[in-house]
Amino acid sequence: MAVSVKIDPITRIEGHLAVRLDIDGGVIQNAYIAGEMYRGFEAILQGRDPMDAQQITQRICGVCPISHGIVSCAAQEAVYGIVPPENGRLLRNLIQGANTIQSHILHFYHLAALDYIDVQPVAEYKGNDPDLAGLKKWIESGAGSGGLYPFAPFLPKYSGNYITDPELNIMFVKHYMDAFKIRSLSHRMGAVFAGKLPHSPSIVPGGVTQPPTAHKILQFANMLNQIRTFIDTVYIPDVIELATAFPDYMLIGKGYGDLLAFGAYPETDAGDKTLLPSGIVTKGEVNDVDLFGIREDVRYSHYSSSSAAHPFESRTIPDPQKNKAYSWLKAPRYGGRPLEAGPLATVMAGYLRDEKSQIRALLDGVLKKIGRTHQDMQSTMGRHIARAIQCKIIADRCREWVDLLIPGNPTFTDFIIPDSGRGFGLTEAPRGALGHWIELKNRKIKSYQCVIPTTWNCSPRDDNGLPGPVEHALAGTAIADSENPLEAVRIVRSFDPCIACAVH
Ligand code: NFE
Ligand code: MG
Repeated sequence: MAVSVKIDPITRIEGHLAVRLDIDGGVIQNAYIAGEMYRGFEAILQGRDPMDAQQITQRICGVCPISHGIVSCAAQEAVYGIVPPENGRLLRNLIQGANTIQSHILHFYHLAALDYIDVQPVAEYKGNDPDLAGLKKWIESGAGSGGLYPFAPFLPKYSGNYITDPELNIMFVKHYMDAFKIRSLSHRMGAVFAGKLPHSPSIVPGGVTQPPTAHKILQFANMLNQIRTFIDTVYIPDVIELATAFPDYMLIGKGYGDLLAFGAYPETDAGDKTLLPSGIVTKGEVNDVDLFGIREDVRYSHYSSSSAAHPFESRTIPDPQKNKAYSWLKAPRYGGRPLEAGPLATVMAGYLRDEKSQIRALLDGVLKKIGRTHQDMQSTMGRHIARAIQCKIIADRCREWVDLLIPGNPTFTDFIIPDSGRGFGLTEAPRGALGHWIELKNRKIKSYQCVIPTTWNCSPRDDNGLPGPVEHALAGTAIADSENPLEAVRIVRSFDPCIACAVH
Protein backbone atom coordinates (compact mmCIF):
# COMPACT_ATOMS: atom_id res chain seq x y z
CA MET A 1 0.00 0.00 0.00
CA ALA A 2 1.30 3.47 -0.87
CA VAL A 3 1.54 5.91 2.02
CA SER A 4 2.93 9.39 2.41
CA VAL A 5 4.75 9.95 5.70
CA LYS A 6 5.67 13.40 6.95
CA ILE A 7 8.33 13.85 9.64
CA ASP A 8 8.03 17.46 10.70
CA PRO A 9 10.17 18.54 12.35
CA ILE A 10 12.97 16.00 12.34
CA THR A 11 14.37 16.54 15.82
CA ARG A 12 17.90 16.16 17.18
CA ILE A 13 19.37 18.15 14.33
CA GLU A 14 20.18 21.84 14.22
CA GLY A 15 17.15 23.89 13.11
CA HIS A 16 13.86 22.81 11.57
CA LEU A 17 13.64 20.27 8.80
CA ALA A 18 10.58 18.58 7.34
CA VAL A 19 10.79 15.36 5.38
CA ARG A 20 8.06 13.84 3.23
CA LEU A 21 8.49 10.21 2.27
CA ASP A 22 6.37 8.51 -0.39
CA ILE A 23 6.50 4.84 0.61
CA ASP A 24 5.18 2.00 -1.54
CA GLY A 25 5.70 -1.71 -0.96
CA GLY A 26 7.71 -0.89 2.18
CA VAL A 27 10.29 1.10 0.17
CA ILE A 28 10.80 4.88 -0.08
CA GLN A 29 9.98 5.83 -3.67
CA ASN A 30 10.54 9.55 -3.33
CA ALA A 31 11.74 11.87 -0.60
CA TYR A 32 11.22 15.63 -0.35
CA ILE A 33 13.29 17.65 2.12
CA ALA A 34 12.16 21.10 3.17
CA GLY A 35 13.86 23.84 5.15
CA GLU A 36 10.81 25.66 6.45
CA MET A 37 12.01 29.13 7.33
CA TYR A 38 13.63 32.18 5.81
CA ARG A 39 16.33 34.01 7.76
CA GLY A 40 17.71 36.58 5.32
CA PHE A 41 21.37 36.97 6.34
CA GLU A 42 22.43 37.67 2.74
CA ALA A 43 19.85 40.48 2.53
CA ILE A 44 20.81 41.86 5.99
CA LEU A 45 24.43 42.22 4.87
CA GLN A 46 23.70 44.35 1.81
CA GLY A 47 24.73 47.98 2.23
CA ARG A 48 26.68 47.37 5.43
CA ASP A 49 30.29 48.04 6.35
CA PRO A 50 32.22 44.90 5.27
CA MET A 51 33.84 44.76 8.73
CA ASP A 52 30.41 43.80 10.12
CA ALA A 53 30.35 40.66 7.99
CA GLN A 54 32.52 38.35 10.09
CA GLN A 55 30.43 39.22 13.15
CA ILE A 56 27.00 39.02 11.49
CA THR A 57 27.69 35.79 9.59
CA GLN A 58 28.85 34.07 12.79
CA ARG A 59 25.25 34.54 13.96
CA ILE A 60 24.05 32.28 11.15
CA CYS A 61 24.72 29.46 13.60
CA GLY A 62 25.68 28.65 17.16
CA VAL A 63 27.30 25.36 16.18
CA CYS A 64 29.66 26.30 13.33
CA PRO A 65 30.07 30.09 13.84
CA ILE A 66 33.86 30.01 13.68
CA SER A 67 33.85 28.61 10.16
CA HIS A 68 31.55 31.43 9.06
CA GLY A 69 33.73 34.04 10.76
CA ILE A 70 36.90 32.65 9.20
CA VAL A 71 35.58 32.40 5.62
CA SER A 72 34.07 35.86 5.91
CA CYS A 73 37.52 37.16 6.88
CA ALA A 74 39.13 35.15 4.08
CA ALA A 75 36.71 36.63 1.52
CA GLN A 76 37.50 40.15 2.80
CA GLU A 77 41.25 39.44 2.85
CA ALA A 78 41.01 38.48 -0.84
CA VAL A 79 39.52 41.93 -1.49
CA TYR A 80 41.99 43.77 0.76
CA GLY A 81 44.98 41.87 -0.69
CA ILE A 82 46.35 40.62 2.64
CA VAL A 83 46.99 37.33 4.45
CA PRO A 84 47.28 36.79 8.22
CA PRO A 85 50.77 36.33 9.69
CA GLU A 86 51.81 32.87 10.92
CA ASN A 87 50.53 33.41 14.47
CA GLY A 88 47.16 34.58 13.08
CA ARG A 89 46.87 31.55 10.82
CA LEU A 90 47.73 29.16 13.65
CA LEU A 91 45.34 30.84 16.09
CA ARG A 92 42.51 30.59 13.57
CA ASN A 93 43.26 26.91 12.99
CA LEU A 94 43.21 26.28 16.74
CA ILE A 95 39.93 28.14 17.32
CA GLN A 96 38.28 26.45 14.34
CA GLY A 97 39.69 23.10 15.47
CA ALA A 98 38.22 23.53 18.96
CA ASN A 99 34.83 24.43 17.47
CA THR A 100 34.81 21.51 15.03
CA ILE A 101 35.88 18.97 17.66
CA GLN A 102 32.99 19.99 19.92
CA SER A 103 30.56 19.92 16.97
CA HIS A 104 31.55 16.37 15.95
CA ILE A 105 31.24 15.09 19.53
CA LEU A 106 27.90 16.90 19.88
CA HIS A 107 26.65 15.26 16.71
CA PHE A 108 27.68 11.71 17.55
CA TYR A 109 26.64 11.53 21.20
CA HIS A 110 23.86 14.07 21.60
CA LEU A 111 22.18 14.09 18.20
CA ALA A 112 22.81 10.76 16.47
CA ALA A 113 23.66 7.96 18.95
CA LEU A 114 20.16 8.07 20.44
CA ASP A 115 18.96 6.59 17.14
CA TYR A 116 20.72 3.38 18.17
CA ILE A 117 20.90 3.17 21.97
CA ASP A 118 18.19 2.41 24.49
CA VAL A 119 18.28 4.58 27.63
CA GLN A 120 15.74 2.40 29.50
CA PRO A 121 18.43 0.25 31.27
CA VAL A 122 19.51 3.35 33.21
CA ALA A 123 16.24 3.04 35.18
CA GLU A 124 17.54 -0.30 36.54
CA TYR A 125 21.11 0.92 37.09
CA LYS A 126 22.62 -0.41 40.35
CA GLY A 127 26.25 0.65 40.02
CA ASN A 128 27.91 3.61 41.68
CA ASP A 129 28.94 5.80 38.78
CA PRO A 130 27.81 9.23 40.03
CA ASP A 131 26.67 10.43 36.57
CA LEU A 132 24.53 7.36 35.92
CA ALA A 133 23.20 7.21 39.49
CA GLY A 134 22.31 10.91 39.22
CA LEU A 135 20.61 10.37 35.87
CA LYS A 136 18.63 7.43 37.30
CA LYS A 137 17.47 9.58 40.21
CA TRP A 138 16.56 12.41 37.87
CA ILE A 139 14.57 10.03 35.64
CA GLU A 140 12.75 8.63 38.71
CA SER A 141 11.87 12.14 39.86
CA GLY A 142 10.32 12.92 36.47
CA ALA A 143 12.00 16.33 36.73
CA GLY A 144 12.62 16.63 32.99
CA SER A 145 8.91 16.42 32.12
CA GLY A 146 7.02 17.58 35.18
CA GLY A 147 6.54 13.89 35.99
CA LEU A 148 4.68 13.21 32.74
CA TYR A 149 7.24 10.93 31.16
CA PRO A 150 10.51 10.10 32.85
CA PHE A 151 12.56 9.72 29.66
CA ALA A 152 11.41 13.03 28.17
CA PRO A 153 14.91 14.40 27.53
CA PHE A 154 15.64 11.44 25.29
CA LEU A 155 12.47 11.81 23.24
CA PRO A 156 11.03 11.71 20.67
CA LYS A 157 12.06 8.22 19.64
CA TYR A 158 10.58 5.80 17.16
CA SER A 159 10.33 2.18 18.21
CA GLY A 160 12.63 -0.18 16.37
CA ASN A 161 15.84 -2.18 16.58
CA TYR A 162 17.89 -0.44 19.26
CA ILE A 163 20.89 -2.05 20.97
CA THR A 164 19.55 -4.76 23.28
CA ASP A 165 22.63 -5.48 25.44
CA PRO A 166 21.94 -3.51 28.68
CA GLU A 167 25.65 -3.10 29.47
CA LEU A 168 26.39 -1.66 26.04
CA ASN A 169 23.46 0.73 26.39
CA ILE A 170 24.66 1.81 29.84
CA MET A 171 28.14 2.39 28.43
CA PHE A 172 26.77 4.59 25.66
CA VAL A 173 24.63 6.59 28.11
CA LYS A 174 27.69 7.10 30.31
CA HIS A 175 29.63 8.37 27.28
CA TYR A 176 26.65 10.56 26.38
CA MET A 177 27.11 12.20 29.80
CA ASP A 178 30.90 12.38 29.48
CA ALA A 179 30.54 14.01 26.07
CA PHE A 180 28.86 17.06 27.69
CA LYS A 181 31.98 17.62 29.79
CA ILE A 182 34.31 17.19 26.82
CA ARG A 183 32.25 19.62 24.73
CA SER A 184 32.34 22.14 27.54
CA LEU A 185 36.12 21.69 27.70
CA SER A 186 36.37 22.19 23.91
CA HIS A 187 34.41 25.44 24.18
CA ARG A 188 36.66 26.66 26.99
CA MET A 189 39.74 25.62 25.02
CA GLY A 190 38.59 27.55 21.94
CA ALA A 191 37.71 30.58 24.07
CA VAL A 192 41.33 30.83 25.25
CA PHE A 193 42.12 32.41 21.88
CA ALA A 194 38.60 33.25 20.65
CA GLY A 195 37.88 35.59 23.57
CA LYS A 196 34.55 33.87 24.00
CA LEU A 197 32.51 31.21 22.21
CA PRO A 198 30.38 30.36 20.33
CA HIS A 199 30.61 33.78 18.64
CA SER A 200 34.17 35.03 18.71
CA PRO A 201 35.02 38.73 18.73
CA SER A 202 38.72 38.00 18.16
CA ILE A 203 38.49 36.74 14.55
CA VAL A 204 38.98 39.77 12.31
CA PRO A 205 40.15 40.36 8.74
CA GLY A 206 43.95 40.12 8.82
CA GLY A 207 44.15 37.57 11.64
CA VAL A 208 43.18 37.24 15.29
CA THR A 209 43.22 39.94 17.99
CA GLN A 210 44.02 37.66 20.95
CA PRO A 211 47.81 37.37 21.37
CA PRO A 212 49.26 34.02 22.47
CA THR A 213 51.06 34.00 25.81
CA ALA A 214 52.96 31.13 27.41
CA HIS A 215 50.12 30.76 29.92
CA LYS A 216 47.43 30.58 27.22
CA ILE A 217 49.46 28.10 25.17
CA LEU A 218 49.76 25.83 28.21
CA GLN A 219 46.07 26.20 29.04
CA PHE A 220 45.06 25.24 25.50
CA ALA A 221 47.49 22.31 25.33
CA ASN A 222 46.36 20.89 28.68
CA MET A 223 42.69 20.94 27.72
CA LEU A 224 43.48 19.49 24.30
CA ASN A 225 45.31 16.55 25.88
CA GLN A 226 42.16 15.57 27.80
CA ILE A 227 40.02 15.94 24.67
CA ARG A 228 42.40 13.86 22.56
CA THR A 229 42.28 11.08 25.15
CA PHE A 230 38.47 11.10 24.87
CA ILE A 231 38.62 10.96 21.06
CA ASP A 232 41.13 8.08 21.05
CA THR A 233 39.72 6.00 23.89
CA VAL A 234 35.98 6.73 23.75
CA TYR A 235 34.72 8.41 20.56
CA ILE A 236 36.51 6.33 17.92
CA PRO A 237 35.99 2.99 19.77
CA ASP A 238 32.27 3.86 20.18
CA VAL A 239 31.87 4.55 16.47
CA ILE A 240 33.49 1.16 15.76
CA GLU A 241 31.15 -0.44 18.33
CA LEU A 242 28.12 1.09 16.63
CA ALA A 243 29.26 0.13 13.14
CA THR A 244 29.77 -3.44 14.41
CA ALA A 245 26.33 -3.54 16.04
CA PHE A 246 24.56 -2.13 12.95
CA PRO A 247 26.39 -3.64 9.94
CA ASP A 248 23.39 -2.99 7.65
CA TYR A 249 24.00 0.73 7.94
CA MET A 250 27.24 0.39 5.99
CA LEU A 251 24.91 -0.46 3.08
CA ILE A 252 21.96 1.87 3.76
CA GLY A 253 21.73 5.57 2.96
CA LYS A 254 24.11 5.60 0.03
CA GLY A 255 24.57 8.99 -1.59
CA TYR A 256 25.16 9.77 -5.25
CA GLY A 257 28.83 8.97 -4.61
CA ASP A 258 29.88 12.46 -5.74
CA LEU A 259 31.55 14.40 -2.94
CA LEU A 260 32.77 17.98 -2.48
CA ALA A 261 35.59 19.14 -0.20
CA PHE A 262 36.96 22.70 -0.19
CA GLY A 263 39.84 21.85 2.16
CA ALA A 264 40.64 23.67 5.41
CA TYR A 265 43.22 24.58 8.04
CA PRO A 266 45.99 26.30 6.05
CA GLU A 267 49.45 24.90 6.69
CA THR A 268 51.20 27.78 4.93
CA ASP A 269 50.57 31.54 5.11
CA ALA A 270 49.76 31.55 1.38
CA GLY A 271 47.12 28.89 2.09
CA ASP A 272 48.30 26.67 -0.78
CA LYS A 273 48.53 23.63 1.49
CA THR A 274 45.82 22.59 3.93
CA LEU A 275 45.51 19.93 6.62
CA LEU A 276 42.14 18.77 5.27
CA PRO A 277 42.39 18.25 1.53
CA SER A 278 40.06 19.62 -1.14
CA GLY A 279 38.66 17.74 -4.09
CA ILE A 280 35.70 16.45 -6.04
CA VAL A 281 35.43 12.73 -5.42
CA THR A 282 33.56 10.71 -7.98
CA LYS A 283 33.73 7.04 -8.98
CA GLY A 284 36.72 6.41 -6.73
CA GLU A 285 38.74 9.29 -8.22
CA VAL A 286 39.57 12.71 -6.85
CA ASN A 287 39.93 15.86 -8.97
CA ASP A 288 40.54 19.52 -8.22
CA VAL A 289 37.56 21.81 -7.56
CA ASP A 290 36.74 24.35 -10.28
CA LEU A 291 34.85 27.08 -8.45
CA PHE A 292 33.34 28.40 -11.68
CA GLY A 293 31.36 25.17 -11.84
CA ILE A 294 29.22 26.17 -8.83
CA ARG A 295 25.66 27.39 -9.45
CA GLU A 296 22.59 27.69 -7.23
CA ASP A 297 19.26 26.59 -8.69
CA VAL A 298 15.99 27.91 -7.26
CA ARG A 299 13.26 26.29 -9.38
CA TYR A 300 11.82 24.51 -6.31
CA SER A 301 13.06 27.06 -3.74
CA HIS A 302 11.06 29.99 -2.36
CA TYR A 303 13.07 32.62 -4.24
CA SER A 304 12.18 34.77 -7.23
CA SER A 305 15.83 35.68 -7.94
CA SER A 306 17.28 34.15 -11.11
CA SER A 307 18.17 30.48 -11.06
CA ALA A 308 21.43 28.71 -11.92
CA ALA A 309 23.54 31.73 -10.89
CA HIS A 310 27.17 31.61 -9.74
CA PRO A 311 27.54 32.96 -6.16
CA PHE A 312 29.05 36.22 -7.48
CA GLU A 313 25.88 36.77 -9.56
CA SER A 314 23.33 35.05 -7.34
CA ARG A 315 20.76 37.10 -5.41
CA THR A 316 18.37 36.16 -2.61
CA ILE A 317 14.83 37.51 -3.11
CA PRO A 318 12.27 35.65 -1.02
CA ASP A 319 9.00 34.53 -2.64
CA PRO A 320 6.95 32.61 -0.05
CA GLN A 321 4.04 31.88 -2.44
CA LYS A 322 6.14 30.63 -5.36
CA ASN A 323 4.42 27.94 -7.37
CA LYS A 324 5.93 24.43 -6.91
CA ALA A 325 8.58 25.70 -4.44
CA TYR A 326 8.83 23.46 -1.37
CA SER A 327 11.98 24.56 0.48
CA TRP A 328 13.76 27.70 1.66
CA LEU A 329 17.08 26.09 0.72
CA LYS A 330 18.55 26.87 -2.67
CA ALA A 331 19.93 23.92 -4.65
CA PRO A 332 23.71 24.27 -5.15
CA ARG A 333 25.04 22.23 -8.07
CA TYR A 334 28.48 21.65 -9.58
CA GLY A 335 28.41 21.40 -13.35
CA GLY A 336 24.73 20.56 -12.87
CA ARG A 337 25.48 17.71 -10.42
CA PRO A 338 24.35 17.45 -6.81
CA LEU A 339 27.41 16.95 -4.56
CA GLU A 340 27.56 15.70 -0.99
CA ALA A 341 29.56 17.78 1.47
CA GLY A 342 30.87 16.73 4.87
CA PRO A 343 33.66 14.88 6.66
CA LEU A 344 33.04 11.93 4.32
CA ALA A 345 34.16 14.16 1.42
CA THR A 346 37.36 15.35 3.14
CA VAL A 347 38.25 11.88 4.37
CA MET A 348 37.69 10.27 0.97
CA ALA A 349 39.56 13.09 -0.82
CA GLY A 350 42.49 12.56 1.56
CA TYR A 351 42.28 8.79 1.28
CA LEU A 352 42.37 8.85 -2.52
CA ARG A 353 44.91 11.67 -2.86
CA ASP A 354 47.65 10.20 -0.70
CA GLU A 355 48.42 6.55 0.00
CA LYS A 356 50.71 7.53 2.87
CA SER A 357 48.31 9.93 4.56
CA GLN A 358 47.30 9.72 8.21
CA ILE A 359 43.71 9.71 6.92
CA ARG A 360 44.29 6.52 4.93
CA ALA A 361 46.09 4.77 7.79
CA LEU A 362 43.34 5.66 10.26
CA LEU A 363 40.47 4.77 7.96
CA ASP A 364 42.03 1.45 6.91
CA GLY A 365 42.56 0.66 10.61
CA VAL A 366 38.89 1.26 11.43
CA LEU A 367 37.59 -0.53 8.32
CA LYS A 368 39.72 -3.59 9.08
CA LYS A 369 38.16 -3.84 12.54
CA ILE A 370 34.65 -3.91 11.07
CA GLY A 371 35.48 -6.01 8.01
CA ARG A 372 34.68 -3.34 5.42
CA THR A 373 36.50 -1.46 2.64
CA HIS A 374 36.58 2.21 1.69
CA GLN A 375 33.98 1.44 -0.98
CA ASP A 376 31.43 0.98 1.83
CA MET A 377 32.01 4.49 3.15
CA GLN A 378 29.20 6.04 1.05
CA SER A 379 26.70 5.04 3.69
CA THR A 380 24.97 6.03 6.92
CA MET A 381 27.65 4.51 9.14
CA GLY A 382 30.43 5.60 6.77
CA ARG A 383 29.55 9.23 7.50
CA HIS A 384 29.86 8.63 11.27
CA ILE A 385 33.23 6.92 10.80
CA ALA A 386 34.53 9.75 8.60
CA ARG A 387 33.44 12.38 11.14
CA ALA A 388 35.30 10.62 13.96
CA ILE A 389 38.45 10.28 11.87
CA GLN A 390 38.33 13.94 10.83
CA CYS A 391 37.93 14.85 14.51
CA LYS A 392 41.08 12.95 15.43
CA ILE A 393 43.11 14.38 12.53
CA ILE A 394 42.22 17.94 13.57
CA ALA A 395 42.81 17.34 17.30
CA ASP A 396 46.20 15.69 16.71
CA ARG A 397 47.39 18.50 14.46
CA CYS A 398 46.13 21.17 16.89
CA ARG A 399 48.52 19.71 19.44
CA GLU A 400 51.41 20.50 17.08
CA TRP A 401 50.09 23.91 15.95
CA VAL A 402 49.78 25.19 19.51
CA ASP A 403 53.52 24.60 20.01
CA LEU A 404 54.30 26.66 16.90
CA LEU A 405 52.75 29.86 18.30
CA ILE A 406 55.37 32.50 19.11
CA PRO A 407 54.42 34.94 21.91
CA GLY A 408 55.30 38.49 20.94
CA ASN A 409 55.03 37.93 17.19
CA PRO A 410 52.19 39.69 15.34
CA THR A 411 48.77 38.03 15.16
CA PHE A 412 47.22 40.18 12.44
CA THR A 413 48.08 42.14 9.31
CA ASP A 414 46.85 45.71 8.86
CA PHE A 415 44.84 46.70 5.78
CA ILE A 416 42.96 49.44 3.96
CA ILE A 417 39.44 48.75 2.71
CA PRO A 418 39.27 49.60 -1.00
CA ASP A 419 36.24 51.26 -2.61
CA SER A 420 35.34 48.20 -4.61
CA GLY A 421 36.41 44.64 -5.32
CA ARG A 422 35.25 41.10 -4.90
CA GLY A 423 36.57 37.96 -3.27
CA PHE A 424 35.62 34.66 -1.72
CA GLY A 425 36.69 32.46 1.17
CA LEU A 426 36.42 28.69 1.49
CA THR A 427 36.78 26.23 4.34
CA GLU A 428 35.51 22.98 5.78
CA ALA A 429 32.90 23.79 8.41
CA PRO A 430 32.08 20.83 10.69
CA ARG A 431 29.32 19.85 8.22
CA GLY A 432 31.47 20.31 5.15
CA ALA A 433 32.40 22.64 2.29
CA LEU A 434 31.53 26.26 3.12
CA GLY A 435 32.07 29.35 0.95
CA HIS A 436 31.29 33.06 1.29
CA TRP A 437 31.39 35.37 -1.75
CA ILE A 438 31.55 39.16 -1.21
CA GLU A 439 31.40 42.18 -3.52
CA LEU A 440 32.10 45.76 -2.33
CA LYS A 441 30.97 49.05 -3.86
CA ASN A 442 31.66 52.46 -2.26
CA ARG A 443 33.30 50.59 0.66
CA LYS A 444 29.97 48.92 1.44
CA ILE A 445 28.74 45.39 0.81
CA LYS A 446 27.00 45.29 -2.57
CA SER A 447 26.41 41.56 -2.53
CA TYR A 448 27.09 38.74 -0.06
CA GLN A 449 26.37 35.10 -0.78
CA CYS A 450 26.96 32.08 1.44
CA VAL A 451 26.91 28.57 -0.01
CA ILE A 452 26.64 26.19 2.91
CA PRO A 453 27.32 22.47 3.40
CA THR A 454 23.83 21.58 4.55
CA THR A 455 22.44 23.54 1.59
CA TRP A 456 24.39 21.18 -0.69
CA ASN A 457 23.21 18.12 1.25
CA CYS A 458 19.58 18.98 2.01
CA SER A 459 18.87 20.88 -1.18
CA PRO A 460 15.52 20.38 -2.88
CA ARG A 461 15.23 19.30 -6.49
CA ASP A 462 17.17 21.46 -8.96
CA ASP A 463 16.20 23.07 -12.29
CA ASN A 464 16.48 19.64 -13.96
CA GLY A 465 14.36 17.93 -11.30
CA LEU A 466 17.34 16.07 -9.79
CA PRO A 467 16.83 15.38 -6.07
CA GLY A 468 19.34 16.72 -3.54
CA PRO A 469 21.86 14.32 -1.93
CA VAL A 470 19.77 13.53 1.18
CA GLU A 471 16.62 13.11 -0.91
CA HIS A 472 18.57 10.71 -3.11
CA ALA A 473 20.06 8.81 -0.14
CA LEU A 474 16.56 8.20 1.24
CA ALA A 475 15.02 6.95 -2.01
CA GLY A 476 15.12 3.18 -2.33
CA THR A 477 15.43 2.57 1.42
CA ALA A 478 13.27 -0.20 2.89
CA ILE A 479 11.15 1.01 5.80
CA ALA A 480 10.11 -1.85 8.09
CA ASP A 481 7.25 0.11 9.71
CA SER A 482 5.99 3.31 8.10
CA GLU A 483 4.61 4.43 11.52
CA ASN A 484 8.19 4.33 12.79
CA PRO A 485 10.46 5.41 9.91
CA LEU A 486 13.59 4.90 12.00
CA GLU A 487 15.72 3.97 8.97
CA ALA A 488 14.94 7.35 7.37
CA VAL A 489 15.84 9.50 10.37
CA ARG A 490 19.05 7.54 10.86
CA ILE A 491 20.00 8.32 7.26
CA VAL A 492 19.09 12.02 7.50
CA ARG A 493 20.96 12.48 10.78
CA SER A 494 24.11 10.79 9.43
CA PHE A 495 24.57 13.95 7.30
CA ASP A 496 24.52 16.06 10.50
CA PRO A 497 22.15 18.61 8.95
CA CYS A 498 21.95 22.18 10.19
CA ILE A 499 18.91 23.86 8.72
CA ALA A 500 19.56 27.16 10.51
CA CYS A 501 22.76 27.36 8.45
CA ALA A 502 21.24 25.90 5.31
CA VAL A 503 18.51 28.55 4.98
CA HIS A 504 20.62 31.39 6.37
NI1 NFE B 1 24.75 25.46 11.59
FE1 NFE B 1 27.19 24.85 9.48
C1 NFE B 1 28.43 23.64 9.65
C2 NFE B 1 27.81 25.73 8.06
S1 NFE B 1 25.74 23.92 8.25
S2 NFE B 1 26.25 24.13 11.37
O1 NFE B 1 29.10 22.92 9.93
O2 NFE B 1 28.17 26.35 7.21
O3 NFE B 1 25.99 23.06 7.00
MG1 MG C 1 23.21 31.41 0.16
